[in-house]
Amino acid sequence: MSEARFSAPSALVDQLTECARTRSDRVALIAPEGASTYADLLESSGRVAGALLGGQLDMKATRVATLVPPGSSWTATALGVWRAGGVLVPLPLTAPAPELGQVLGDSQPEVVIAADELVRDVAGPASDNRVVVRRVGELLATEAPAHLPVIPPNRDALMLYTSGTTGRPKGVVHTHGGLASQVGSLHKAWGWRKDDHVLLVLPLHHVHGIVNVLVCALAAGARCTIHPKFESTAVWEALANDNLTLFMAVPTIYARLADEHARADAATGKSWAAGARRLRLHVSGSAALPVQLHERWEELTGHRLLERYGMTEIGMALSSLVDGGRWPGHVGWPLPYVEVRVTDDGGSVLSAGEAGELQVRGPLLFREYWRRPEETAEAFTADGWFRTGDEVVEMSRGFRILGRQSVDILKSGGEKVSALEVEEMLRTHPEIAECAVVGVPDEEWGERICAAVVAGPGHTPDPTALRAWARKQLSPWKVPREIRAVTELPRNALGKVVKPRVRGLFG
Ligand code: MCA
Ligand code: AMP
Repeated sequence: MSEARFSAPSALVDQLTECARTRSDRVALIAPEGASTYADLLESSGRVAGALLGGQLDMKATRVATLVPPGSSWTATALGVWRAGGVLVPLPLTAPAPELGQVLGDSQPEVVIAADELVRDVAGPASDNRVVVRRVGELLATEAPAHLPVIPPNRDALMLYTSGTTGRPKGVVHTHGGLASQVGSLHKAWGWRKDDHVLLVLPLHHVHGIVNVLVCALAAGARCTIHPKFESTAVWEALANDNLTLFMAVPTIYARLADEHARADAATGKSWAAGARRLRLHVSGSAALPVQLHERWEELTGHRLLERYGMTEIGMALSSLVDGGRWPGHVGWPLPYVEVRVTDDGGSVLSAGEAGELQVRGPLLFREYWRRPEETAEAFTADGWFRTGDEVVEMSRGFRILGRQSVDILKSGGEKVSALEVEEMLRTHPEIAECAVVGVPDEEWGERICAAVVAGPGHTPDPTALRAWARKQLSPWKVPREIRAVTELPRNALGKVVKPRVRGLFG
């Protein structure tokens, strides 16, 4: 299946700055720091760019890591990095020091920009990796330079870390042209317009929050209200009172909202649902949306959720339609500028109705896994298709996502987790001899991360203490929610751990 090829005419940063200039006195952001217009954003991002350049003409794709909560400072920082010619590496806010250190060590940024209250969190990992820490407030107080560099579309813009089946998380590098294509595709498919008003409640270390919500809004000249952390009552109040037109979230958030609504008194529930009904579109993605939840949301708000499928490496690939087909259990059809095909294990292209791996091609794709040429090459077929590793089938009502081909890639609350990475870390604990990590189906999280551990001789590890220890090593979503001690792991005749049987150990 194909759609006309497309080449982004410009760099993302040009799209954003040109749009901001034409919308200058209009409100762009409503954030904890207050409301800011597009002119404010141009001014503040210019200051950040000036501070980063420090007299140089162009950062020439130097990496700049950030540890800044979602808000207007985050946005000024991102746009400032791009306007200075740098590459943005947004760090997850809740990652513990060892993970921050790994990302800084791998991405080798020149500087990490931190919010005042987060400087302490990143100071150790930054000094271990000889990275300078600068406070965002200091950058925002600098003079903006008279001239900023011209950024070519093939310049790297964004690096996001993602877990895979091998090794440590990899840096996924997107260019300005690739991101402009992602934005162009979603603008066209979802009919983004300047009178849109979207609510951002997602973290800003993923494509979902950064591109689909914030950058799409800013490149459309629309408005974005930012809640730095998801909180279900606050979201319902915003849906009821803030004149929003769009809402985008992961299934776990829709499940939590539905539960919150069930707890509310009748009058409050009625006003929340009426507010949600007034939006023009509610979008779900990043993980499988259970059919029951799709139906529950429709009952509650009158909206059929628009489901779409994407991946850190490719942006969005499949989407149900704004005007037309939206079927529970289906994620729609290829988005503009995206080509897809389904292949069997031998690489032969399959027809509609046949299940196989989804492969994707188009100008939206990432450029490389940062400094990992072999893994980058392996991720593509010889003729340039990206292998998603997702099993899909095309049906008359659109594509269905059947699951990951690897049992070791898990999704919890929209966050991707590598079972192998968690196992590797657990094995470093002195009381653990062996372990196996699995994803167990869960109504709230999609998959719940669970670990079966075999104690080393003479040890009786305490699951609560193990979790507390794991929290210091791993991001919160990677920490097994349940840890069970077993005498041995289920293995097949070849001695390989049988993951479905491990899953059976957890109710
Ligand atoms: C937090 N916790 C989690 C998760 N998040 N546990 C498992 N999975 C998670 N995802 C832990 C906390 O550390 C805490 O642990 C407990 O759960 C409850 O914390 P709480 O404050 O209630 O959680 P939260 O902070 O409200 O987070 C839940 C969340 C969040 C809002 C669903 O995880 C989230 O924003 N997820 C979206 C991530 C996302 O944007 N993914 C897109 C990537 P304890 O109880 O032990 O203290 S995919 C992508 O970008 C592609 C391109 C695509 O297709 O979109
Ligand atoms: P990430 O690399 O974190 O961006 O996660 C991408 C993965 O999330 C995909 O490869 C899919 O396995 C999964 N995913 C994304 N959107 C959907 C969806 N709508 N339905 C089911 N799975 C999805």
